[in-house]
Amino acid sequence: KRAKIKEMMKHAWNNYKGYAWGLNELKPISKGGHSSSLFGNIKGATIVDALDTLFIMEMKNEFEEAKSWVEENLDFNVNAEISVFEVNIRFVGGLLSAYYLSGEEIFRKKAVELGVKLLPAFHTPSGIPWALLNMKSGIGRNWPWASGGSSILAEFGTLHLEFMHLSHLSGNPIFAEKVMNIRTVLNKLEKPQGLYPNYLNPSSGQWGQHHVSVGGLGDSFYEYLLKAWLMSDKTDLEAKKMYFDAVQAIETHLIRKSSSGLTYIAEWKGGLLEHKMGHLTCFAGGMFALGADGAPEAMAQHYLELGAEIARTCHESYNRTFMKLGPEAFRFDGGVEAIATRQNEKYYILRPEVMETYMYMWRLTHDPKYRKWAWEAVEALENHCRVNGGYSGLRDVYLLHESYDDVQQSFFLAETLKYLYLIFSDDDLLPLEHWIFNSEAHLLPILRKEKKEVEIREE
Ligand code: DMJ
Repeated sequence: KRAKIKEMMKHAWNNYKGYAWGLNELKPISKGGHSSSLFGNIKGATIVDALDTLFIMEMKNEFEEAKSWVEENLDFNVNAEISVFEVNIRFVGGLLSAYYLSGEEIFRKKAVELGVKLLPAFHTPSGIPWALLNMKSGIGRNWPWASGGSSILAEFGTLHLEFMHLSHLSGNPIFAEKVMNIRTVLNKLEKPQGLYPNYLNPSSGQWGQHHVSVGGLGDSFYEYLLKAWLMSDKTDLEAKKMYFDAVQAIETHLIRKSSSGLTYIAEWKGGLLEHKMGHLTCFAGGMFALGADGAPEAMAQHYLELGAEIARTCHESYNRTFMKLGPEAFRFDGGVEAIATRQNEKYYILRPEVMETYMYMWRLTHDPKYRKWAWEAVEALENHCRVNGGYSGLRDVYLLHESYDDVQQSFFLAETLKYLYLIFSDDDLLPLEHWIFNSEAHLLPILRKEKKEVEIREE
């Protein structure tokens, strides 16, 4: 099964190489390059996102050709606007991970160079960064659709892990200072019912609309609180407290059970619940399980079970479709459970979150059902997403025939295939005691307490 996942990676990679080499993503049906505005003019998203997966799968020649491309072509001096969040999780995260796995200096150098280019995004009155940044002029702004000019919680809250490593590797504290200031701002603010709204205005330093989500716009903020604590070798107690306080408020206000007993995480809009769960929200099963160990003893089992329940609900969202792949969002109202009811929520874009949760649940419980569910997804991907030219997303997972979206997302190689590979590997490949996965499944080592003490003494 593990060999099969590697073969899938080869198929995705070879087609990208054949039809879209050096461009951001592959169009597997029309067999050409796909460019997303998220990366501005920066090129090679699939190459940088895939580096660590290639390394882990021991695809040595492919890793070397990717490395050469980075050396010769990866260029951040572009006159274009990028998404700070996307560039951070995919490019900074991908380069850091490649560096830590391979020890090749070029990746460290490029990661720090890119980190420096992102710093002007923090030039706001509060220090909460802009969502978008012009890489040449250093001028930032926010998404025009975001509540009253707000920055997005999941975007500015998903820089912490990478920026801590940038300071560690460059010896320059500026990166750590920038993300620690985000904490300071958040900790000064009153939280409605203990919840973190998705919107925060960087000029006033005040919340925008009181919408709360563990899916899109909120998700990886919570993930990074937990992982900040774990990555600090459990010394960052502020992050630990923020995480467990937030999870407690989420359980009280957002987590519900359907009439047939499926646990789900709803969205909260100014106190009213929308009984909808996004595919993105499915990562939370793995997060709850990963955090269980740090919870007060009486709660550890509870968090592991909560993780298992979310995994089961997300598996149901897959199982209740024709393609056996989950929709972008599914609902628990109007007589349905774990089913998408709106046409614009029925698509599947090769997302990883459900495989991510299966990976953590497998590692933490060794219940064989997680391998079984992961294999069901592999078969579904092969039957419905695999095409001659790579892997494509689907427009509607409830249809009898595939309607392709013609995009092979870079996170399919960075995350979906990596998590699947790990599910069918032994636990000593990337043990959770040593590695933290960033939000794009890139690997960052835990910064050891003893090591830090030695470094301080040496200074
Ligand atoms: C990825 O870029 C990351 O996992 C991000 O946190 C959420 N969206 C995609 C995958 O769905």
